[in-house]
Amino acid sequence: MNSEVTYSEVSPIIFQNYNIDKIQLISLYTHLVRPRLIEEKMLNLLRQGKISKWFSGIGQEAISVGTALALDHDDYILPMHRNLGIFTGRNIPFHRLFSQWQGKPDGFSKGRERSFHFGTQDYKIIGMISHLGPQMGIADGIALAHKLADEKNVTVVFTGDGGASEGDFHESINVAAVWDLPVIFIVENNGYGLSTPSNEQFRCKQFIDKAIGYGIEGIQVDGNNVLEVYQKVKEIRTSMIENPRPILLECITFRMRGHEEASGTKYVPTELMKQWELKDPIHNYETYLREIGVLDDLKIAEIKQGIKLEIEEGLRISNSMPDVFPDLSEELNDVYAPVHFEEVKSDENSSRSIRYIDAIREAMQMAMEKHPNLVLMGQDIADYGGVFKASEGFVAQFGKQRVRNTPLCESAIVGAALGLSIKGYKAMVEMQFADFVTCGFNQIINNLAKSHYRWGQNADVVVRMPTGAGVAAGPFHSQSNEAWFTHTPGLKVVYPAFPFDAKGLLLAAFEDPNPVLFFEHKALYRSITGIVPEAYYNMEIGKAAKLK
Ligand SMILES: Cc1ncc(C[n+]2csc(CCOP(=O)(O)OP(=O)(O)O)c2C)c(N)n1
Repeated sequence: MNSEVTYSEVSPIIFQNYNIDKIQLISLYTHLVRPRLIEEKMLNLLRQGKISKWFSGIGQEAISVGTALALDHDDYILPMHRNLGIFTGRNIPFHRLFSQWQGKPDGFSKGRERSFHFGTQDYKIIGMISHLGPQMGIADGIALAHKLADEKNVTVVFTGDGGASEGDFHESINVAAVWDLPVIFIVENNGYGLSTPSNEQFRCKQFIDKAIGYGIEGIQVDGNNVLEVYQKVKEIRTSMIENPRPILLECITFRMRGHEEASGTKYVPTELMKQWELKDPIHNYETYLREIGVLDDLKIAEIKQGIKLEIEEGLRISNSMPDVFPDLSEELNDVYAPVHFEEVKSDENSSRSIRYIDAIREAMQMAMEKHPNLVLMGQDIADYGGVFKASEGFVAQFGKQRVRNTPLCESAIVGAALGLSIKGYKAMVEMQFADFVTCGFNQIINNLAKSHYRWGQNADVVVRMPTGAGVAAGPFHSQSNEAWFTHTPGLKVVYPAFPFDAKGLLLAAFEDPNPVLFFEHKALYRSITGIVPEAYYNMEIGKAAKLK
């Protein structure tokens, strides 16, 4: 919503039935009320200091609820900080949510954070990190996995109108467009990003206009109308299953409370707030259901009472849980996914002298043969074979689905690699030059590195990094930036010096379920040769070799 609109443009909600049956109409109502009543309770806990922060979704519930109920249970959803209705819509037991926010052990992140920053494979919800854009690239990867496996699913990812200013928004929608990925990009256009109104955030009139630029469909709905959101998401889903492609769904709504509870709404004109109060999604829907004879006082009271009891019971269970006291060894153990290394010894009989680049190429080729779920991604890596020709000929052997040229966007692709991993794939991203990793830095440092520690999800990703100076390539094609990553828990950094090590360690990197930054000095590619066995072998990562 552009804040230059006049207040009278805050249009009333117009409900249509869309042949939705009575049971579903009531279910939508019940699911709308659930997050609202939880929020009201949480505000009490916030005042008591039992939860640390609260980002309110009051007034925006229809978007989460309509979406959650329109999807299949195994479609992934990547929500943001105002999407409680996604979590309750997927029927997560209340006590687990309350425990998550209170840092209790039966939450989702072992008390390591008390927020929505968690994921759960059980409920197919992949929570955000604080940074507002990276979830969109992850959605691309999940959708790519669905597409590769020919699974009939869509992936839904949320962003706010503020978050849509992040480069990830552009990169991820562009990738989804080019690869025809079945992702619904939902923009919750609620008028403000923290205190910044829309006219200081973006210049276009509406977000569906941006869809045109990406060559995809953009659809706008009244985000306060639960029936419209539900119906539209259902229709989009059906159509995307038949014809996989991304769609941008813009939901017009308004943020009724402060950015988070402490910050208030002083900067919002009172008149505008009043207009939107009249558009409350729950009150209006309740009135509609009364008018068409689906709800009455008795039924409404019964529904609310049922939810209140569920909340009390959830709180009772959560409060009875002990607090989490960090155990150092458990904290350290959870930084990396466990590795079950099975050594494959090198067969000296098959050795011959090859160059460093050949060893890299051979390792990738063998890994692709060994792991049918491994997908290679990078700029110009397909038919062209990569700028260093490390993947030359791979398209002929493995096909373009598994050897993928990417648009020029490091962040979305590293995010997509994590998305693939979430679906049980392995991914390799080739940075064209290690220098360009700066454009994917956030995804590596905050997503790949931390997701296992945060909620037990490993990132089975190898990022290959042609690196180093000595080739007169100046400040943007010759940096040795491995130290940026050695300081980040959760990553493994490998930097082989010899062709033998390059092959054995790269093969081990593909077996390792953790994110591995694999540095290859460019000056070595074609300048050194070494004895390398032709057969498969691996070398344990992190174990030093004793050289004579
Ligand atoms: C990369 C990054 N920059 C800044 C912030 C601080 N921040 C958190 S939420 C927010 C505003 C988000 O606005 P919008 O995307 O419109 O979502 P809304 O809060 O309105 O739902 C800001 C600036 C952040 N979390 N991440």
